Amino acid sequence: MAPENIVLLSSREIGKMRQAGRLAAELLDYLEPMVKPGVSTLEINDEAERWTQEHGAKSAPLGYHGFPKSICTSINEVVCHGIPNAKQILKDGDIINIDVTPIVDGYHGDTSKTFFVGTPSPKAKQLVDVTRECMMRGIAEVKPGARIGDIGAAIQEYAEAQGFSVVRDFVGHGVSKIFHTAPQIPHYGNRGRGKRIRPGMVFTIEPMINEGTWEVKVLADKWTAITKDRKLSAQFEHTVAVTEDGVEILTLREEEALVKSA
Ligand code: EYF
Ligand code: CO
Repeated sequence: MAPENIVLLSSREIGKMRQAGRLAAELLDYLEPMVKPGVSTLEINDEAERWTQEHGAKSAPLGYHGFPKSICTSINEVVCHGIPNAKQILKDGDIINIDVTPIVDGYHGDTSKTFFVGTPSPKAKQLVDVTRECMMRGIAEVKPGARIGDIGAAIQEYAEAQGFSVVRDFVGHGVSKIFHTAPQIPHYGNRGRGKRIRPGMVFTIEPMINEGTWEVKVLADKWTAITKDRKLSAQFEHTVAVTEDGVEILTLREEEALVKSA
């Protein structure tokens, strides 16, 4: 496939992405109280769809390449693209990534967070904390003049130093009016490699970090990716815009903004 050109967004378009990103962040905040033992992933999906419509937006995943639901719900060994299901009931000790992408006025806000269901095991807690830190270290690399490879290098260095591995098969992506576009953002790699980062670029950073092997396999449903060794996987995702002097996180939630300014 020929490499696509990276489109730089105008400040008007970044304003639209800011609106979409804010709604995506609010949707995750809205869903958080539902993440409790006994709740099905379909109930979370249906509430996400209802809330999204109520806010005048559309769910990008629904029907995307034929995907059957409005959000992805990925539990424990599921790496990404888990399909919400009435028979899949959350239980104490699970970890679940909820990945949402509302479309607002044509623009996509793509974000995800891994939640604890009840009380996590020490290993699950460590994996989730390290994965969040991986995402933040990747974001910290984003500034004009840096290279896309710097992002993955920072993520891989930290994940592997903590004894975890980085998924290779799924990457971050450019996002705007199009859900997935150039550039691809690998969460592993080498500093100084890849295209130069420029103001106006908008993309996701969404590392999937595994307890064991980085290898994944896709289930017979053709969507759900799981770890090959069935050990735990966690993921966090933000949509970011490159500014003249650094980076703006478009999908920052209130809890994160509070930590940042504390
Ligand atoms: C073509 C899908 C397509 N793909 C990506 C479609 O970027 C995402 N989350 O951050 C993302 C979300 C979804 C998604 C939801 C549905 N799809 C899934 C799996 C394979 C595939 O192949
Ligand atoms: Co994404």
